[in-house]
This record gives sequence, structure tokens and C-alpha cells, in this order.
Amino acid sequence: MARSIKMLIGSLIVLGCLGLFSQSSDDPNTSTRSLVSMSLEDYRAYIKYHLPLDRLYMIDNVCFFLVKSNELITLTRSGISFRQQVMDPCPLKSVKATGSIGDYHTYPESVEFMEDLVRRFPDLAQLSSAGQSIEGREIYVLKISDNVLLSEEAEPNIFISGCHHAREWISVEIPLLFARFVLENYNSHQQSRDIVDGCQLHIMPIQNPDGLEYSIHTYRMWRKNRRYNGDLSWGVDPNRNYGYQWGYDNIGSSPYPDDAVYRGPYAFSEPETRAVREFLLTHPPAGSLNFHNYSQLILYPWGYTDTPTTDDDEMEEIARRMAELIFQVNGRVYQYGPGAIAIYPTNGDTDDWIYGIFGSPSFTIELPPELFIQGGFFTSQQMIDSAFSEMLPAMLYFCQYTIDNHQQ
Ligand code: 0X9
Ligand code: ZN
Repeated sequence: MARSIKMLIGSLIVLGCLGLFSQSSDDPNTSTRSLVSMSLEDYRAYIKYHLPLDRLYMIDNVCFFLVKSNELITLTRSGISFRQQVMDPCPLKSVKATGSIGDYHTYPESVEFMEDLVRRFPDLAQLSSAGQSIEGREIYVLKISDNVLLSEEAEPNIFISGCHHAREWISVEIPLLFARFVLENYNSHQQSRDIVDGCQLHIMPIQNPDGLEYSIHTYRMWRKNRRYNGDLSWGVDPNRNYGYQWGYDNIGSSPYPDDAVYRGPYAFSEPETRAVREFLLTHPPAGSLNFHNYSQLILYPWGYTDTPTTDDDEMEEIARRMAELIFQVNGRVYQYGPGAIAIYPTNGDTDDWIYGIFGSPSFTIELPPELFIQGGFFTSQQMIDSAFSEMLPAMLYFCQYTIDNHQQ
């Protein structure tokens, strides 16, 4: 008896290791989730003693979450007041893409986009890989600078990343479009030229390539990477796996593999975050912008605590100026503030690690829309151009500011 149980467990482990379980027990394609809502105040009370839920959106201080059945039980037992609506999971399934997702770029299309820029601007752009994802995809970095082939110039490095989170498709587009803008306008736009000449821009539009492809082809709402956690659950949240105050508490990240904000078994357990670490340790950033969506926010450290950093005034002023420049384009409002206060506590995220290790200003920019009812994570392709044209002056300002304030 004991032997047959062991054999059963053994075969489950083997099947799991071979990746033959194509769906996790958590896979929303096979299980019904519930949409629940509660006030922000109630949610704050809930996460004092419980793990964070996968927040979908917030309207007028009411937060909406997609919860799994076990989370629903915990929520019910907690006594916190919430509203529930059973959802048909079908609307959450992705449209099966056949290689193209309209104006959005799949992983291969993004690579092609960057290769094309390198072909057109060989003196200013160079493509390299910072490492490989779990499923073996290269994590590309496009370097843009005059003298691009020199391994290091005495100029500041600026790091711009997108797509830590799989479902945040528009966060791929802004870094790609920024790269194209400064290259195409190098000869005609003084500010672009000053930036390309004055720094080394390192653009990583897709930090989580496996997750992105999974979101495109399998489940549109996927967030994490595609690590098999060994317990029938998949995925580590790359934005909880960095090594500064990793696992500080269970509010800003989760120790449980099945959760959307699972931080992984140890800091930098994931090849995708290790790729960023190795790359930045050899190209120390003087500033960084990390794109996410949605909510229209400009966030800066700390995420792990609400105690201000010693550079709080400087980062607040940069964020204020960026928000002002964005507003001037179409009147779109971005709020700003330290991550732990302006959105919610996070630990092990990109900004805290970059600021904590290098001391340089590091921002998470949550792109449009502001609300779920305006699209939430499902940003329409029509939104790409306006999101970019609104962001462009702020990005140019940030790069120029970083160049001007860089101390050798
Ligand atoms: O939770 C996150 O990782 C980010 N929000 S998202 O909806 N795109 O998942 C926010 C991270 C904020 N962290 C800091 N600014 N430190
Ligand atoms: Zn995100």
C-alpha cells in the first residue's frame, strides 16, 4: 500500500518535472474564479492578517479582485465585508492569436522590431541578450548610444524595462516606441541627439518573455513567469523576486507558490531577475524607468516600507515634473508617490532593488488606463499611440535629468 502511494507520488513528480501537467490547479482556464469587491479600507484590514489578493482594479475606493476558491473561503472566514459575483471564466480566456496581436508586439515581433532598428541604425543601436528565461527565450537589451560598439563609455547608464508582468502588454510598447523615436529623430531633434550622445540607454522591453507568450496564446490574465513550482502551480512574480528586502513581510509579497504575488523560494531564484541583476551590476544605472500597467501612477521607492527614502524629495520632484509633462499633452492625470503609499506595499520589486543597491532614482510607471471600466489590463491597441505620445516628454525629461545630474 505504502509502496503504491510512493509510486503514485513518484510518477506525479516525474510528470510534473517533465511539464506534462499542462494546466495548474490554479489555471483559470479550468477553474471558475470569483470576482469580489470590497472597500480599500476593508482590503487594508484584510491584508494585515492575510495574503494579498490579485487586484484587478479600483473604482472610487472600491477594489475588485479575481479570487480562487480557497481565497474565497479565507475571505469569507475573515469576517471582512465583501461582495461576490460568480464569473464565467470564458471572457478571461485570451483570443487565440496566430502570430499577430494587432498593433501589439508578440515576443518574436518585438525581437524583429529591435533587429530592424539595429539594421537601420548600426552606429547607434546594438542588440544583446542579458540571459535566458526558464523556457529558453533570450531576454534582450537594446543599447542605444553614440559609439554604441564601445563596451563602456564614461556616460551614465539609463535602464528602461517593460513587461515584468505578462498581461501588461502596453508596457512592451512604450520602451520599443521610445527606442525608435530617439533613433529616428537623432538627426532632427536636439533633445533626442543630446540623450543618445549623453548616455547609454539600455532598453529591455520584455523582462518576462515566457509569461508574455503565455498571456498571448493561453490565458490573457497571466501575470507571473512560467516557473513550474513543483506543487501543481506555476509562476513566480518577477516583481517580488529581486533581492532588496526580499520577503520582508507577507503583505508585500506571498510565500505561497499558488499566489499571484509569489516571491519565489529565495531572492533571485528566477533566471529572468538574475538576468537583470547581472546586466545592471555590469552597467550600473544612474536612473531607471520600469513600465507596468494599469492605473496611471508614477511610483518610486520604497515599496517595502512607508518610511521615506533619504532621496524622497528628489524622487517626488522628478515624479511631479513627469506627471506635469504628461498632463500637458492631453490632460491625462498620473498620480505619484512612494510605492508603499501610492499603490500598496510590495517587497522584492525592481525599484527597491535598483535604488537600494545603486542609490539611483528608479520609477515604476503604471500606464493607462486609470480604471478597469476603461479597459484595465485589456488596453486597446488604439491606446498605444496616445499612451506613448503622452509619455514621451516625460521620458525625454527623465533621461536629460539623469544625464545632467549624474556624478562620475
Ligand atoms: O504590484 C506590482 O508589482 C506593481 N503593480 S502591477 O499592477 N503592475 O502589478 C506595482 C509595483 C510598485 N512598487 C514600487 N513602486 N516599489
Ligand atoms: Zn505590473
